[in-house]
Amino acid sequence: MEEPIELERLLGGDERALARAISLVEDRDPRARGLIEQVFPHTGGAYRLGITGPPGVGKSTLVDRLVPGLLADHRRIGILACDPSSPFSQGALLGDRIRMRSLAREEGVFIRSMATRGALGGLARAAFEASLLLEAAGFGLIIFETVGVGQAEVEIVEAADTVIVVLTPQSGDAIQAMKAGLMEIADILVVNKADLGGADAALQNLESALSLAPREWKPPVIRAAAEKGEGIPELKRAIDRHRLYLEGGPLSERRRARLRDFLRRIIAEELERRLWEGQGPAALDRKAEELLARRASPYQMAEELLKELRLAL
Ligand SMILES: Nc1nc2c(ncn2[C@@H]2O[C@H](COP(=O)(O)OP(=O)(O)OP(=O)(O)O)[C@@H](O)[C@H]2O)c(=O)[nH]1
Ligand SMILES: [Mg+2]
Repeated sequence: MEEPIELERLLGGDERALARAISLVEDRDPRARGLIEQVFPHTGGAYRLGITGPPGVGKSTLVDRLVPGLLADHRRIGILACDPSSPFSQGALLGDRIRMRSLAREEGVFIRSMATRGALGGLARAAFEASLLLEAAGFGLIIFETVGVGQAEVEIVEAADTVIVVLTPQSGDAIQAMKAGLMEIADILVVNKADLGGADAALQNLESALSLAPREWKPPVIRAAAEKGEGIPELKRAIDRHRLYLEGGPLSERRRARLRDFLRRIIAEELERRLWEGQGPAALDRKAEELLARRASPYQMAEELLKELRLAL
């Protein structure tokens, strides 16, 4: 018999209670909903950092070097390493743990890997819910790390107040990041692995790419060699500056937009779930089969399915 989640222990910051609670949201356990409802009034104060970029650019290494300095401002820091798309996530997650080894021993740091179970895009909701749990448990800073390859990852870091996009001087990285829509969401850019050469040209290219689409906040481009600890103080200063900028106004709008997305996601997932509830996984295929044989029309079929929905939560 599994131990029940004790709200009091969670709110008191107990890490075991926290780990169990995060598993519930990750597993889509029916108990997760009640838990989120209970912790929600205790949330709203934490700052969220998102860190993304192509595979292997050094995101975890940067986090590992950055966090000790951030502990001066935040007594407890939670790190959520999210892996929405990799079928090899076990290996990757193991790698993350090893690379953040120095952090794992640090007092006040909680590291958790999260992977997709079930619906595509579901990880964005689970990661945000996990961040609410961390927040309620007294974590003042939450960091989402995710490999930036597509929309699912973009959705995860969109839950952050400050989004850091990490690249390397390898030209393919910038192209990949642009394709994944990362440039638009970057508040800070990092060119990591500067020790491998080519960083100056990469920095220049990024600066000129950014000047093509001027914004109120101009994302700074930071040169770093995370493994050697180079660029880490500069990155911390850039984070502080972005936070000050947000606190001058845009922060509340960002947070409102995030809760709007969260609500929309709950409704969309709930509608989808109820639509197919009790019908088995093949139901949608059977409907498609009817359409294929032209026995029904798509809008008419959708209309009939929607009529069957019971719309109360
Ligand atoms: N040369 C060099 N290598 C680095 C630097 N930073 C990280 N690395 C190495 O790059 C590899 C990947 O580093 P990670 O920090 O795991 O990169 P990541 O972006 O978190 O990787 P994924 O989470 O798997 O996408 C490791 O072998 C690091 O040791 C750096 O500044 N210079
Ligand atoms: Mg990593």
